[in-house]
Amino acid sequence: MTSNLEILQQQDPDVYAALKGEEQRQKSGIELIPSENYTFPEVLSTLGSVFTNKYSEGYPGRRYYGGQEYTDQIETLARDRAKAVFKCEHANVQPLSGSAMNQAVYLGLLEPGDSILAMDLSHGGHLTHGAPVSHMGKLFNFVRYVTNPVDGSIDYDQVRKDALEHKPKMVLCGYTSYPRDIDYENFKAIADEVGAITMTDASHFGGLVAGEAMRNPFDFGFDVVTTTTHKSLRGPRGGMVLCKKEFASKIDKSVFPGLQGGPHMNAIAGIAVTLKRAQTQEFKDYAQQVLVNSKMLANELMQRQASLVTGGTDNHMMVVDTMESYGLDGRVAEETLDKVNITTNKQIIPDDPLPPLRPSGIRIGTPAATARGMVEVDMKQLGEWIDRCLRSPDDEAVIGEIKGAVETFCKKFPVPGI
Ligand code: DSN
Repeated sequence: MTSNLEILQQQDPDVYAALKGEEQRQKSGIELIPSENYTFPEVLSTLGSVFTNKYSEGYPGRRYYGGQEYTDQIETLARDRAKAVFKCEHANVQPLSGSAMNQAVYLGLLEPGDSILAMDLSHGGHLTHGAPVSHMGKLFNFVRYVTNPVDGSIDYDQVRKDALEHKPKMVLCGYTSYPRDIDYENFKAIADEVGAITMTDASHFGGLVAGEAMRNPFDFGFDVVTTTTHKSLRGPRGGMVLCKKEFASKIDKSVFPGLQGGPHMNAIAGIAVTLKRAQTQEFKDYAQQVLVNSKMLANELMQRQASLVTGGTDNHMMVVDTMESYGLDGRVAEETLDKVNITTNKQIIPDDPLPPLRPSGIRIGTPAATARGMVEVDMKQLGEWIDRCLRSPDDEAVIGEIKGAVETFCKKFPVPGI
């Protein structure tokens, strides 16, 4: 029988060639963008399955289209597994991705113009945490807290002062480029003082919470936790809103019909199988190893005199100030590492004097490398390659030698699902 891939090859050789090229790129390079990962083979199966054919507006048992016997089964499975994994009272698994997921929370629980206390973009927050260029930044009154200039950690005294002054309706923690853990007790106490809802955007570290390698905001009484499903959790692209029962109805109405129409049922099937994986000891070991690898890589870079924002990491990522360390802006550093098949992303650093497309640093993370089975000794090797490469960006002999070594190294680590 002709496989679906063979049909693609016959029908559309251009797209087929790009798909094969991307497979090869993923196999022969090392993925160090902290928000990327390799999903499980069974997730790839669900994404390319017949569930992509189905419209399912509504929720299990209350849909606007017929033929929902199997979609109801998988969405119920995904919701129940999410509640078990994250130890929460309610889960909505329909958000199409991270931005929609956060928008659904703000729009469902707040009124336009309400104040939200959230982290500034250049200090580690996400676009949807109120960056002025975002629609949410225009619709709500975001008050943006920053990090302490001395050690780069969140300045909780300032967060409290901001909360007392602005009386936000919501206090939001979570980040996209902050390499430290969060003091949930402190955030909760500050929010309680002003009567605010507590929300964590755990998109980056949701898999590490699921794998019990990092703390769970619900253990500290948080009201809402959002997470994307394709980063450290290793699932399909998607988002989830997890919350206390008292917010369940508002959240569900906000996701559908408030913000979205038909959910992507193929992705929801992928979320269900991911959350089954997340309950295994193997996944817990993976989550732990992500953190061990991150610390090892950070230490190796720092021993080689690289300057890391906050001087290290508590989580799966680190931010390297490449201007200070190597005299290279983040764009040149990213492009130089691309030449040796090591993929990172340019990154603004706190109060960056340079613009976002040519910022002062790069962001590096270990979830994808760990998914391929890399451990501490491999992180030391990666640290050496990154450091040598960034010290000799124009030395073609060094670049060629490291690229060859990376390609040979990658053959030892199969990519899951390919
Ligand atoms: N693109 C994601 C990240 O890299 O953190 C967030 O949107």
